[in-house]
Amino acid sequence: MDGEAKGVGLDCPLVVYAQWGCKPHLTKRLFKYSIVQMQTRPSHGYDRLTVEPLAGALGAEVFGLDFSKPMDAQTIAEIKRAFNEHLVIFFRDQEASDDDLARFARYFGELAVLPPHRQKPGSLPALLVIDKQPQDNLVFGWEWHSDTTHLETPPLGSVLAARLLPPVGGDTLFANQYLAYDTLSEGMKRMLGPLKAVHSNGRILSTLEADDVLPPGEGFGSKLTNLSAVHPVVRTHPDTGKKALFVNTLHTERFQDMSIAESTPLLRFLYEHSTRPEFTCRFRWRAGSIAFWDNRCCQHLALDDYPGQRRLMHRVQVRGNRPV
Ligand SMILES: O=C(O)CCC(=O)C(=O)O
Repeated sequence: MDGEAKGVGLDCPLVVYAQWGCKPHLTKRLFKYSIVQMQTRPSHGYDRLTVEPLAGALGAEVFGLDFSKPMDAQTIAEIKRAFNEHLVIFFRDQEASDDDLARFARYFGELAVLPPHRQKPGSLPALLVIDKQPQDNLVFGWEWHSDTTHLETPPLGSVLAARLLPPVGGDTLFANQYLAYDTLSEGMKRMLGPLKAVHSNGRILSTLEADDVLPPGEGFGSKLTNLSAVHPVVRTHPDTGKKALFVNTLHTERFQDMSIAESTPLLRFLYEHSTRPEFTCRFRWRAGSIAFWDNRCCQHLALDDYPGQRRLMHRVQVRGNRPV
């Protein structure tokens, strides 16, 4: 076989794909793709945890933890490793109070405190209560996004716990933004490299206002209206050193120094590309489930498929740095 003749090992995906009869250009593309997979998706070598990948692109269920107890240094180091390798990690059957969620988040950095009007009296200043009521038309996080990229320093990550779930529906989808970047052509990567984009909360506010569900204190005219920040279109993850695409439909308005009309066609392509099904995983919540995602290298979307039902989630976030 060609691959073997050139000294490529038998377990090399190039050989496997050639066996499937892929055309040469496709084989090359798949080969590159699988290299990314192999570098980022190991599940062995953990002592304290059991890590079970959930999908080819990202996401792993992590077993062996109890959120209701403090965790030791080795366990935290292993969670950080799983987080870096799988981008979003999931935990099952936890009895975690809000304080337990906050203690967990603090292993990764300082808590991101919410603006005063978002805080719930009597609870942690960092706790966001996401309460979709049966009569609500809109679910929080209804489109693909990274969290609050209209801020100068968007959160590093979010810890989300299920408190009350509809009988079926309300899953959350995640998409790997390293893969989104890596699978672009070299020409596109060169073009995007120096670009920056303007992110704002304008679209969220106008959608919420149109649906009449704007939280008190966020109306147009408040000082929270049209917060905006400029970020690189391709950011480098501070821990892994890898590049990730960093634009999203909810917040990105346009490229810096370009009009919306000029920016929209390319942004549309990037939104579609960055959420291709093969870059995603889907998490089905159960009572006691918790997700922890890396906002620097994945996007997510809350599925709006449970009309007339309530769903209650509690979230805390870890503060992030300015994207570079
Ligand atoms: O409720 C969910 O599943 C996700 C919510 C969301 O989009 C967020 O916390 O940013």
